[in-house]
Order: sequence, then C-alpha cells, then structure tokens
Amino acid sequence: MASQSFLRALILCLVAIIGSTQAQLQQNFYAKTCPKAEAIVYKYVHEHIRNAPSLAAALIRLQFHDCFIRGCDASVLLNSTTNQAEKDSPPNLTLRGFGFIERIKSLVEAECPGVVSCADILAVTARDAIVATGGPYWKVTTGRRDGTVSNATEALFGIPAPFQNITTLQGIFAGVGLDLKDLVLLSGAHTIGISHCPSLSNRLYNFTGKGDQDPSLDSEYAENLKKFKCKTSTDNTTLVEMDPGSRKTFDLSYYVHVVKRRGLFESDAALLNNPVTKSTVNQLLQGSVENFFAEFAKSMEKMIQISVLTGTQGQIRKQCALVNN
Ligand code: HEM
Ligand SMILES: *[C@@H]1O[C@H](CO)[C@@H](O)[C@H](O)[C@H]1NC(C)=O
Ligand SMILES: *[C@@H]1O[C@H](CO)[C@@H](O)[C@H](O)[C@H]1NC(C)=O
Ligand SMILES: *[C@@H]1O[C@H](CO)[C@@H](O)[C@H](O)[C@H]1NC(C)=O
Ligand SMILES: *[C@@H]1O[C@H](CO)[C@@H](O)[C@H](O)[C@H]1NC(C)=O
Ligand SMILES: *[C@@H]1O[C@H](CO)[C@@H](O)[C@H](O)[C@H]1NC(C)=O
Ligand SMILES: CC(=O)N[C@H]1CO[C@H](CO)[C@@H](O)[C@@H]1O
Repeated sequence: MASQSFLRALILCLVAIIGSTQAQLQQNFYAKTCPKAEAIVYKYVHEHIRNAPSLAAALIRLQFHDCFIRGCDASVLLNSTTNQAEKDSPPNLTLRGFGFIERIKSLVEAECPGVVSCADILAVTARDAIVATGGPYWKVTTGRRDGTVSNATEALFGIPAPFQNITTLQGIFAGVGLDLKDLVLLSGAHTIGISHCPSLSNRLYNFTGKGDQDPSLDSEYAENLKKFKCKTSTDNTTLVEMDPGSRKTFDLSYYVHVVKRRGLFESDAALLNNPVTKSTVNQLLQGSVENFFAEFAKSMEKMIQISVLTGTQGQIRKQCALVNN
C-alpha cells in the first residue's frame, strides 16, 4: 500500500514536471509581441494555396520531418553550412515547401523583426494549409524557439523509412513519445500527396534480392504500378500517389487501400502486421471521416510538441535557412 501511494506521488510529480516544461507553449503566444503573426500566415496561405494545393502535403511532411529530428525546432529548414544538414540527407531529398515557409517568414519579420520563430511559422502554416485544402483542423499552441543544429546523419536514422517493418517503426515513434495509435493516425497523412519510385521499387523488382516482388503487395496492383508508373527498377523521377484516385482529398481512403494490401510502402502495409495497429485501422474504417479528423488532430497535437525549445533556449532565426550569426 505504502509503496503504491509513493508510486502515485512519484507519477504525479513526473506529470507535473513534464507539464511544466510544456507549459510555455500556449495558445496565441505572440498576442502581445506580434499580434498579427498568425493572421499573416493565415492570409498568405489562403491567398496562395489555391494555386498550389499539393503544397499542403509537402508542408505537413516538413512538419513531421522537423519534429522527429531534435524536436520541432525548424532544424529541417536549415541549409548545409560546415556540416551536411538534414535537408541534404536521403530521407529529405524530396521534401518541398521551403520557399513557401521562407516567404511567410519574411512577411512576419517585416511586421515584427526577431520575434516569431520559424518552428512556430512552420507549425501554423502546415495546419492552415491542410485546413485550407479541406483537411482536419488541429490546435497549434506557440512559443517554440529555433534550434541551431541540423545534422544529416540524424535524419538518416531518425526519419522512418518506407522499407521499415512495424517493430522498427514502433521503436522510432516510441523514441519521440508517440505510440502505435499515433503511428496509424499520422500515417493517415498519406491520404494526400505524392512519392517517387525509389521509395517502393524494391517491392516491385527486387524484394529479397532475387528479382522478386513483395508478396504482401496486391499482385494486380503491383502489375499496374510496373506497367504505368515505375516502369523500370531505376526510375527516379515518376510520381506515384500513395492514395490513387483521391490524393487531393484528406479522407479515409488511404486506410481502404491499406486493408486491400494496396498500401504503397512497406511501412503502410506494415500497419496490418501488429494487432494494435491492425485493429486501429479497422476501427477508423468503421468510423466517420469526422472521427478520423478528430483522432488525427490529437496525434498531430502530440507530434508538434515533441522536444520543443522554449523560454531562452535556442534562438529566433532571422531567416529559416540560416542560424543567426
Ligand atoms: C510512418 C512512417 C512514415 C514513413 C516511412 C513515411 C514515408 C514517406 C515516403 C517514402 C514518402 C514519399 C517520398 C518520395 O518518394 O518522394 C512520403 C510522403 C509523404 N508523407 Fe510520409 N512517411 C511516414 C509518416 C508520415 C507522417 C507522420 C506524415 C505526416 C503527418 C507523413 C506525410 C507525408 C506526406 C503528406 C507525403 C507526401 C509529400 C508530398 O506530396 O510532397 N508521412 N512519406
Ligand atoms: C551528426 O550526428 C551523428 C550521429 O549522432 C554524429 O556522430 C556526428 O558527429 C554529428 N555530426 C556533427 C557535425 O555534429
Ligand atoms: C524488423 O527489422 C529489423 C531491422 O531490419 C530486424 O532486425 C527485425 O528482425 C525485423 N523484425 C521483424 C519482425 O521482421
Ligand atoms: C537484386 O538485388 C541483388 C542483391 O542486392 C543484386 O545482386 C541484384 O543485382 C539485384 N537485381 C536487380 C535486377 O536489380
Ligand atoms: C536519377 O537517375 C539518373 C539516371 O540513372 C541519375 O543520373 C540521377 O543522378 C538520379 N537522380 C537522383 C536524384 O538520384
Ligand atoms: C538555402 O539553400 C537553397 C537551396 O540551395 C537556396 O536557394 C537558398 O537561397 C539558401 N538560403 C539561404 C538563406 O542561404
Ligand atoms: C529539397 C532539398 O533541399 N533537397 C536537397 C537534398 O539533398 C540533395 C543532395 O544532397 C540536394 O541536391 C537537394 O537540393
């Protein structure tokens, strides 16, 4: 009994400590220091996303790659200088949207120089872009500060790869405080956007090194991909949507493909290889799109708080691609 109440006290204590380190992120952190900041982002996104709706996918992916490496500190936006930066690491080769963020940053800088972090601008921009294109809304608390380090090797090991199995994916997510349910929900972002053949061609052409196909991929779908998309094993330019027929709509159809063994990456197919992830997929499919949006929002709100820098940590960059000197 005594040890149980001690344990309870310890847990409460830990919760309080964790709570207090996150307490510095708050709703509308810039209300006094840059009251127009979030409105500037909102306006720019709404004026420009219509011309380039596919950027919404690029931006939420940037947010994911930022948060998984060194927390949501905009390290993914830094250019290589003395060392190779994250954006020049293999997992980042097809990241897009850097210019869009940099343009918004310069508008916000013109309004209030040196006040609003790139990490917060990325977080608000990604959310606004997804909402503007008909996707889910999630709450973005602000007060993040920008990191000063970006390391390509860290991205190589810290960004989940499309060929990883469920055990490895679970481990990477757990490493940043996300669970299997988050893995299923956040993978749901593959309901929008595009990929390139190198992310999947081993499944079509050389799965175990014997010129074979991945048996967990629906064979009819595999034939179609070989006929119409990735026609050779070395194609590195053709675009392939993860959610064919519905790549512009944030909906449940990604999960429909997954259960039909038509998830594009091994990491998508892997969601069927664990009882928890499998039943989460099935539950989502039994529920409404509104339910998916609400659950997705909860996982995004967790993801965008990973190891954030606050208070006097880090800096507020002047340009998102460069550490201040
Ligand atoms: C579970 C682990 C994940 C893996 C292994 C993974 C892998 C990938 C790969 C390989 C691509 C295509 C890259 C290319 O060939 O160009 C991609 C695209 C994309 N991913 Fe993921 N991803 C994962 C999780 C996530 C998460 C958590 C999000 C966001 C919440 C996300 C959002 C996207 C989006 C929107 C695209 C399309 C980007 C575009 O259209 O430019 N992914 N992902
Ligand atoms: C980048 O990260 C790797 C792996 O953690 C580390 O070995 C390496 O020293 C780092 N490079 C720089 C330039 O900090
Ligand atoms: C998952 O992949 C890791 C790393 O490649 C490997 O060590 C492990 O055996 C695999 N697990 C399963 C269940 O296939
Ligand atoms: C398939 O992979 C094996 C082992 O990695 C390699 O030796 C072989 O050349 C590959 N075949 C093709 C057609 O790429
Ligand atoms: C794509 O393939 C071509 C021809 O094989 C090669 O020259 C080029 O460097 C590759 N591009 C990338 C980004 O890997
Ligand atoms: C960062 O690198 C990109 C691509 O090379 C370049 O276009 C951009 O001007 C660089 N940004 C800064 C601030 O140097
Ligand atoms: C978007 C981006 O920054 N891509 C870079 C990824 O890395 C390659 C090679 O390291 C660069 O050439 C790309 O510009």
